[in-house]
Amino acid sequence: MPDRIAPTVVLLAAAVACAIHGCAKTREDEHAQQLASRVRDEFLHAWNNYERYAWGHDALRPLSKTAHDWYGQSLLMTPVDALDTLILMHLDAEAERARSLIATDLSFDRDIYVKNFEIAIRLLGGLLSSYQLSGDKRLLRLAEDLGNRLLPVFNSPTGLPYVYVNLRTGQIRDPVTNPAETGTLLLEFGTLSKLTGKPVFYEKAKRALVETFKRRSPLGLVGESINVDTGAWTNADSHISGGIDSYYEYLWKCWLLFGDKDCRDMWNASIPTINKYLADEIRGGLWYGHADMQTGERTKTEYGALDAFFPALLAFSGDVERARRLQASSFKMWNLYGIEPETLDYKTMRVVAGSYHLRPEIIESTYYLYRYTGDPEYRRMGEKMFDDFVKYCRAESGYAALADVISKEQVDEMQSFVLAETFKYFYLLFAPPETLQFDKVIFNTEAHPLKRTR
Ligand code: DMJ
Repeated sequence: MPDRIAPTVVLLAAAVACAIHGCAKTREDEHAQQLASRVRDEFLHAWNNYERYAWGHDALRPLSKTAHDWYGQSLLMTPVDALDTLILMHLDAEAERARSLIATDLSFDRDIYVKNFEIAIRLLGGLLSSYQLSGDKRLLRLAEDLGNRLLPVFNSPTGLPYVYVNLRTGQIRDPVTNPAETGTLLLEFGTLSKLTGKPVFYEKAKRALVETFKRRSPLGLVGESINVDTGAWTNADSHISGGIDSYYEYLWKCWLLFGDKDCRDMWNASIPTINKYLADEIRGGLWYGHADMQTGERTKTEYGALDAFFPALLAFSGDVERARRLQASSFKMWNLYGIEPETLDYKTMRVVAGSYHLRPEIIESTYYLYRYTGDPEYRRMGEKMFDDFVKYCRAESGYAALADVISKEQVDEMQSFVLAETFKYFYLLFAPPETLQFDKVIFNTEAHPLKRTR
């Protein structure tokens, strides 16, 4: 009776396969949970040493065990940047200490010139995200005070922001800036508008983004530096690296966060040009290099730690195929020396700038690709990078940047983004999906999740 046995056999085989698949899935999940817990322990190692040696200051210097303040006075850069990671990791006592330090000690009424871009992405973004996660209105009040103090940066003839603003006097300085600094403001200022009901923040940051886009070349590329007084480009090199990177990121993200169609249109007009002039095929691999914004000619075959955010953005905007290929190149760059360099010449595979600042971008892309494909390869990639990260960058009192990825010599630097971004993306890659509802938030460029208000 072969035709009666067949369905039984098929069913049995399916049951066995399901059981095996189920077990495999559980094993993978268990392993991922162990990794998430390791990441949390290592994050705590960094945070506890900040508490011990640099409490109340901007950052920990992990080798000398001393504190560092960016502007001579503390703006609590590390606690504000790290707070939402503490909350997401359920480090409740630590989060409570950080939140109460911020609420009682943080004051923006200071006679110091601060860099608008860094303050907006780290402090404004951090305060808004932690407010949304905790409901603590003191954080929103601080964010609004900060937003008001930053507003004078937009008082240029073009509406493009100056680089520095004095938090007390509102004086501004330094007109030569770049697209990342003019275009990476709308998620933070826009969210502030939504939460306070005051449109001025959205309007000013949106204008700065649009004014940057309007100055693209006839080919559709933007340059590396621009004068906000004249609106003229002062450096025509075009790329997706530091100085331009998050301008593109925010074109796409402000469409998703606010449903702003102008942003979607500017992104749709930009991405084909980026893929046409900056994407580069070398030895069967996909990279993104530099080109002259006016002629489109290749100027450098360089890619680095900062460029490695791009697979995340490609996947996020629907181009998973390219994202996978570029992520493979980023991982190749990482594996050359077991830690990625700041800049690599992808044509010769020689290191151009050998430092490693504990940057998050490559992990961010690994996390996005895992979320979009569910392919366990990305968790394995993340595990390899985490092992290397711990092996070479863990110091007795925190995590230390590397002067050189070849010698692995450590330097006395642990920027706040290590706690805001690098550990957060490692953690989210391995933690169960319910830790954070990926499709309900948009991460600002400093990995602060902002709730979608579309
Ligand atoms: C962070 O401050 C942000 O991610 C920014 O967009 C780029 N540089 C650092 C991390 O590398």
